[in-house]
Amino acid sequence: MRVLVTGGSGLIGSEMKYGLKPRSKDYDLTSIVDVYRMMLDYKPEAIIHTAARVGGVGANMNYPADFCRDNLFMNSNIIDVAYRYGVKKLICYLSTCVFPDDVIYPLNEDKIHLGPPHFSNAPYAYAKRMADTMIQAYNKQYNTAYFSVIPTNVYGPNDNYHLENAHVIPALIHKVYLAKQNNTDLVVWGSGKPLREFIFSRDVAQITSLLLEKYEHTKPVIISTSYEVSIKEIVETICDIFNFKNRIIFDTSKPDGQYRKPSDNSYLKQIIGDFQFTSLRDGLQETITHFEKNYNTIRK
Ligand code: GFB
Repeated sequence: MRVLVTGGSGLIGSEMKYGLKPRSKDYDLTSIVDVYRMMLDYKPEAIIHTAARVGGVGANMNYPADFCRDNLFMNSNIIDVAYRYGVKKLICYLSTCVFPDDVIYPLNEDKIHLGPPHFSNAPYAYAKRMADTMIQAYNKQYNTAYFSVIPTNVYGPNDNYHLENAHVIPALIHKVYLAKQNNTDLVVWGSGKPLREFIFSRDVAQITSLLLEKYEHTKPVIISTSYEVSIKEIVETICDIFNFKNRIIFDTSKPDGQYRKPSDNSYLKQIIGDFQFTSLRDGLQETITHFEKNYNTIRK
């Protein structure tokens, strides 16, 4: 099957071991004209749509309009043009930040719309929720069989390591690297108390391929290790891998974001069976090794 991967050089897309990978400099997915041109050029039978405007809590709070607009445009263009070109399979990516902030835990696929998302990334979260709403509407009206997946916080080598806009793990890796190089203290945002579930990008890519092959329904699927750690534990693990010994300062003037978003991966396990997730320590080690080796060329 001719599979097209959008975001093919990104955090998840780069870990897909197959598929046609149009470059974002050749096709602007926020433009429906470019998306039509991409379909004509590649004629895919399936699309794994990993491309998105993403960022951490800081970027989401500083650029809510960009996050809302670009993701709404990209997702609606891909979903609509995929249908019009008879694409058989389409997978879109949501994120566990789409879930309501005030909800009974654990998060599962039936709870997405039970209340507003956390304020720190609501515009992005609503744009991502809309992708699944639109997919379900197309499946109902046009009998397509598209579905979305809902990963927890994804990390891995090909991330964006921007100090202000990146997600927590790449931002901290970059910060510890610089603090060690300049022999300074490390400043971490927030209290360190919030909890997160982290999943390695290669695991998300492998699970996506299994779902493309096996999944015959259209209900969204959470992709999660269902293993929570605190931000403080993440900081300590990254510092340990770098052998960083200077002081760690928690700057509580910076946002903590959502306190936690514990997700239930039982539906995923029903579909693909047991999965051997990459351990956080191993994933962080591989990511840090990649970061140090490619410092001059990575996105930062
Ligand atoms: O990955 P992150 O920025 O976003 O993680 P979310 C934020 C948590 O990490 C907060 C702490 O508790 C921050 O206080 N943190 C500590 C830091 N130091 C830093 C730092 O240097 N940079 C960053 N970024 N955080 C995101 C959503 O929420 O989750 C996205 O905003 C997306 O849209 C992503 O859904 C998966 O986990 O809070």
